[in-house]
Parts: sequence; structure tokens; C-alpha cells
Amino acid sequence: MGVTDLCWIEQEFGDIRFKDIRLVKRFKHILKKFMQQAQSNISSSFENWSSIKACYRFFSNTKVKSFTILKEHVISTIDNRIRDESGKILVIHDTTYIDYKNRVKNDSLDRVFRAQKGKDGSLGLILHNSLALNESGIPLGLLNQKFVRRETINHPERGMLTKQYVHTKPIQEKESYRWIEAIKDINNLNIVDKEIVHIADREADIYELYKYCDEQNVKFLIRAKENRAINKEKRREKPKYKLFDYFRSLPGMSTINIKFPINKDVKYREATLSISFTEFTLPPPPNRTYNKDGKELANLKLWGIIAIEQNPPEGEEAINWLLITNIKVNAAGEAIEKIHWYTQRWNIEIFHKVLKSGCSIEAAQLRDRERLIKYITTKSIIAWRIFWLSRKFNNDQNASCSQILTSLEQKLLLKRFNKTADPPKELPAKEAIKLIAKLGGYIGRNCDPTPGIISLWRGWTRLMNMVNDYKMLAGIEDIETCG
Ligand SMILES: [Mn+2]
Repeated sequence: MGVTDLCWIEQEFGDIRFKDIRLVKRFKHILKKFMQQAQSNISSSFENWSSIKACYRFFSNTKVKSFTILKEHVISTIDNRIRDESGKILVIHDTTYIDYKNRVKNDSLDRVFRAQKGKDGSLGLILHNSLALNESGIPLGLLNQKFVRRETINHPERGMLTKQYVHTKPIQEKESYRWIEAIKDINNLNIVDKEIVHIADREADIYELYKYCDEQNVKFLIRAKENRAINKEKRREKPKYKLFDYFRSLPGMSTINIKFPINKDVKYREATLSISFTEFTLPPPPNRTYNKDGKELANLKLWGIIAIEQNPPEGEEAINWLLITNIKVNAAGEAIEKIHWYTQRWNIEIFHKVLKSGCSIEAAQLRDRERLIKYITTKSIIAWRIFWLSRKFNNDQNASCSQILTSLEQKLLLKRFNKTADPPKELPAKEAIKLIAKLGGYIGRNCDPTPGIISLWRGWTRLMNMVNDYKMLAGIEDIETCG
């Protein structure tokens, strides 16, 4: 099975139903084209005007729902991939802001703010994703996706549209409720026999999220933001301990070395972390009230792990993480495991980069909110697939090249690098990935790390163009069959 033929699309979306059977066929064709031309927008993904028009018509058809597309991918993620995993499933949550500047002049989009003093932010969409990974960081698929609506008001002093301030509202009415809602939705999927851990950065440090997880026995690992009062016995008691001060005062219990990604030329940096952990109780924040937030405001029993970098290199910000979890941490090994999970959070940033730069969703020519959402949902599946491809076969020593490429694609790839035209049967997928990345600018000396996702998608696009040109010149029909 090759990646570019329809087989994976059949596997992933075999059961998808729109109200019209022709729409199913169209959808699969669009996916195939998007996969071949990941970086293109609609008009350059297709060869002729009628296909372009058909694609636009697909996204504007009211019978096509983004919900249907996502749901089918979520089911396949669970049934085809999560089921096969033996370890824990890490679900990483994060929000990305999709920017359409001010070229879309309608109020179906949201103000997404960039730091520009005295100017209204640009219009766009706020996308909250929940991506499932296994413990070695292979992305298994999306389990949830939300487009958050942002309420804006005219700020009286600044004289501009701004995010509405909502301190006085209950959590269900706040924008931050998305973090809890996503976890609830995933919990309601009832994925049985798998241990799921929800992971998020400091934005998700929300009492109600911890409370929901506590009530539902849902596991989480979240980085703390607020220096909350902890270990109080009575609600009105004057706090003796603050979260950060308390954990910083603990003696170091262990050290670990981690390698983690950074946004620089060198992709990774190593760090030695000193670790301490202990349990604590988290009372409801003082501004929660009976009327606004209900009466069940429990003291939660949680564990905290603090990881502080020893001797960070000059000019680098030292790692200083305080992670909160409702999974028991009684031994250094258990604390270290959680730190490793947290380093996997970075993968959602990579996913968002693939979606925005790799799949060019900000270059979409669509204007309407609903159409954009359907388009972005479709591209999200392509972004996941490319990401999955790069991870899955970088690690798997046994995978063969034919799991990713059709024989024609293999031949052209090898020819391009002056290798024998008949691929040896044992050419590993890992080598093919390297060659594809080389097409995209990866140097691939022995000392280089495995190829990054950027060179991979660039190389991927080039290879697909080579294949298309070859087919055109040789007069080969694009036959769409599977099996
Ligand atoms: Mn974030």
C-alpha cells in the first residue's frame, strides 16, 4: 500500500457518508490531491478549472459537514491505531490562531490578536486541537478539534475592539472553557482498555479542569501557571503555602538529562534537570462563589513535580517546569516518566506548524467561516498524515519502502539520486524518507539528525510533482483504484 494511492484514504474514510454518494467520491479525490500537493491552495491542487470548481462546490455544499469529516478520522484513529498501542496514549491539547489578516471582510471570523499597539488585530479563526500520540511520540491522529468563537467588545479606553473580559462569568461562558470541553468530549468517546493522559501547557491551569478530571477519574498532566494557595484546610483560612514557593523549597530528589526541541538552527538542546515531587491539596480559587460556580468546590488531592534546569547555557532560558497531575507520583522514576511525557507536548506545536506552513491553510482563498472550517478540517487530516509518515518510518527499522511509496514513486526517487532503477526489495522505509527529505533540502550527512518535518514536506511535494510530470509525459492515466 502506498501513501499516495487511495488505500489509506479508503481505510481512513471507508465508512464516511454524506447525504449524496457523489460527495463521498469527491471528498476522497480531494484528499488524494491535497496529499499530493500539501502546500498548495485549492486552485493549484488541481490540473483543470472544472476540478477546481468542483472542489470549491464541495466545500460550499451544505450537505458536507466538518463534523462528519472529523468524526470519521477520530473513529479511525481509535479503531485503526490507538487499539494497536500497548502503552499509554498521550493526548496533547493546544490552541493555534489562524490569521486571515483583514482581507476577509465579514463578521463570521474572529479577532485574533497579535501584539500590535493601537491597531485592531487581524481576522481569523481560533483552532483548538487535541492530538493523540503514543509514548514514543508517533502521532496517532486527532481526537478533537474545536473552532472557538471569540466575543469582542469595543474597549472604552483604548477605543478599539478587544477581547471581552470575563472575570465575572462562570467557566462555561469563558473562552478557556475549550480546554475542559475538549477533555469532556474525548472522555465521552469511551475509549476502553487504554490509559489516556491529557497534557497541556500553562493555559490549561484551570481549577474546574482539575475538578472535572477528579470527578471523572480522567488523568492529566498540566504545567502550572498560577502561584495558587495550597494545602489549606478551611476555605477562609489565610494561606500558609503558595504552590511555586512550596515546590521550590523542596530539596532536589533526582536529576535527569533530557533532550528537547527549540526554535533555533540547532533543533535540539540538552538539559540537566533537578527534580522534586510531592502531593498537595488544591482548594478552589478564592473568587469562586456558590452562586456563580455551584456548591461542589472540593479540595483536590494532586501531585506536583518541579523540574529546574541546572547550569543552562548562556543566553538560554533555564527550564523551570512545575507540572500538576492527578496520577500518583511516589518515586523518582514516576516523576521522570511524567517529565518525558511533558516533553512530548512539543509535538502539537510541530503539528500546527505542518498545518499552517506545510499545508498553507492561511493562504486559503475561501471567505466564509463554515467553508474555511471544512477546508481546515480536511487539511488537518493531511497534516496529521504527513506528520505520522515522518515519525512512523523514522523509527521503524523493519518497515519497507513500499509501505509509503508506489513502485513508480520509488523508481523515480531512486533515479533522481542515481541509484538503481529497480528498488531492492529490502530498501527500508527509513531510507526512502531520507531521500524524500533530501529532495526538500535535507543534507543527510552521517552526523545529521533524522530529517525534520519541513524538509520532508518540501521533498514530498517535489516528488509528487516529479511523478505527475512523468505520468503526463508518459501518458499514464491516473487510475483511482485500491487493493
Ligand atoms: Mn499553548
